[in-house]
Amino acid sequence: MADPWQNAMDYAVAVARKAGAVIRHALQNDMMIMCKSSSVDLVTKTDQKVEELILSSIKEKFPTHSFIGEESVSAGQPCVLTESPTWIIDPVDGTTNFVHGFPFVAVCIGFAVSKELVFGVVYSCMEDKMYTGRTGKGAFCNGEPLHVSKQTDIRQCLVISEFGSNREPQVVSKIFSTMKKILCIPVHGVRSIGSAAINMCLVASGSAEAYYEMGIHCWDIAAASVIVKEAGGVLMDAEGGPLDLMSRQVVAANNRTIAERIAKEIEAFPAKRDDAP
Ligand code: LIP
Repeated sequence: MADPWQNAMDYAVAVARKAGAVIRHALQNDMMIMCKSSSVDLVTKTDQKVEELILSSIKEKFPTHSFIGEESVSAGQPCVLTESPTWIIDPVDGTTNFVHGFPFVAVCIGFAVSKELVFGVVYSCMEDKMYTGRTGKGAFCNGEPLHVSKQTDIRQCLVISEFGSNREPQVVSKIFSTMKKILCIPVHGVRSIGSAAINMCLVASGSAEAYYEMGIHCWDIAAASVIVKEAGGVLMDAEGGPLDLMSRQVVAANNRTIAERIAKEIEAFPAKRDDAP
């Protein structure tokens, strides 16, 4: 059967590559850093410029489609997934890494139709790794097929998580308490890369068995969730239910056994849904 969205996916790959070049160039120059929800929730002129570049390129080709973009939502645009073909964009995933020159920064472009994700493109632009996933057609990195790890023993696993940008002491306590419980299972190790999307691509690549995080946003995980699934992995929420993109939580793992074992240890904390009015 003909693939109606292949053209859109090819276009997303080209746009992500162009956006990545802008980010690499910006790293060589002075950057203007601003704060969003707190002094550690950073945004730069590059985030805004790259989102504008991605949005204008896609709108020119697909003018009737809908968009959810990290910086547009910050500027007051709605964050609602409708039946309409919708592009979900994080122009710079790993903004704090970008600010510090810590070399893990990704351009994320996810695409959903009738609320179902159809493809995801994650361009890790400092590493020049183009990750792609198309529902039903596999996941790739620079054209090479991706497969999750086959590990089923949690004690042999490498787990990734993040500390996020919420510094309320009760929230930080829950993050540390969860991490301690997971570390002491014991697992082989816990890592933090600083980009939700790259973390998920590492699970898709078989370099880590699981990634979990509370407090993330739909644009951090939409594109990469297709890549994890297509590489043979599973996605769920912290209660073990199906992934809800707007719920601010994700568990991505190589298989259900590992995902459920991780979810069992998570101490969730309340976070306003992305689609809350
Ligand atoms: C980041 C995520 C990361 C999370 C950070 C932030 P951004 O996304 O990739 O996993 O811990 O708090 O949300 O803001 O760089 O696009």
